Amino acid sequence: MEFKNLIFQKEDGIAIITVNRPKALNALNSETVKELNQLVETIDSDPDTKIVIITGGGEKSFVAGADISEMQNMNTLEGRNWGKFAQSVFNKIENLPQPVIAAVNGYALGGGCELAMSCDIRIAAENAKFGQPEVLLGVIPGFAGTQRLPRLIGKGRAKELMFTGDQIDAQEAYRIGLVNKVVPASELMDAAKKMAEKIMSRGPIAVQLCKTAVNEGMDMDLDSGQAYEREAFGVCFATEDQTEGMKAFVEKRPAKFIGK
Ligand code: DAK
Repeated sequence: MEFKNLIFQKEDGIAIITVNRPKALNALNSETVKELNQLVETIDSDPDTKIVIITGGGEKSFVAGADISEMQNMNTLEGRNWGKFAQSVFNKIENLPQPVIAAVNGYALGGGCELAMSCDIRIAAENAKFGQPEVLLGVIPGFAGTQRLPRLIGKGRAKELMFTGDQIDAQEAYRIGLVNKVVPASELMDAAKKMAEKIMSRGPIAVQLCKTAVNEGMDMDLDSGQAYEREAFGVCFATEDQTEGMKAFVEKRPAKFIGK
């Protein structure tokens, strides 16, 4: 598939999406978010894509936010529609059946931090910078940052980042639980692919059910979340992968999962 602002590659079951507007530090204009929407919908129903990595083009930036020059003259209705559309695309990313890893190679500000947060796992290069600087522009995070950030790092820290608009470096993002891992910039894509390969070697249906149980359960009370988990756990026992996984353990050999 060809895009103006995205690069799409597929390597051995791994789909790599690169947001590629390096001259604007990969800022998300509406055209880019529309392309992302189209690509994510395709990936959602592609059985050959086992895992997704999202990164930014160039050396400096993952995504430096929504495109400020495009947003500056929006009226109330346009602003609301823009937020609604981008939120829906980020929700699609969050709810893809495949695990999604953000390989954060520089600035992840505003909409960029929100895009990273819609991914399941974040690996940051040492030069990555995170922040929600919207208040410096007189607006609030509009792509679910006010919702996902406190869920990830807690209300107090999320409010501090949003109220001050401060940027934090990769180590601080790691310390507060915003990212899973920090690696040298030169090793970022290898680290993301290595994690992708490890996840792909596990039972794919089980991984997918873990993802949906966490995503669904986060918005439920504990009892309802546990009820959901029990059902998902039961479903595992209808799969050939469960038979193979447990048989392989007993026979002291690596399991060969087939995703059925
Ligand atoms: N939008 C548009 N262009 C951007 C950009 C952005 N977010 N970030 C950078 N650029 C462009 C710069 O304008 C510059 O373009 P030229 O002047 O060369 O044409 C080029 O990228 C390089 O940037 P700099 O020259 O500024 O590079 P520096 O290394 O000096 O600085 C920086 C890097 C990342 C610190 C700086 O560029 C910066 O502060 N960028 C803005 C970061 C930011 O504020 N991001 C958050 C944007 S707001 C909504 C509500 C809110 C939102 C959306 C919806 N609804 C309720 C609907 C807000 C979302 C946001 O993400």
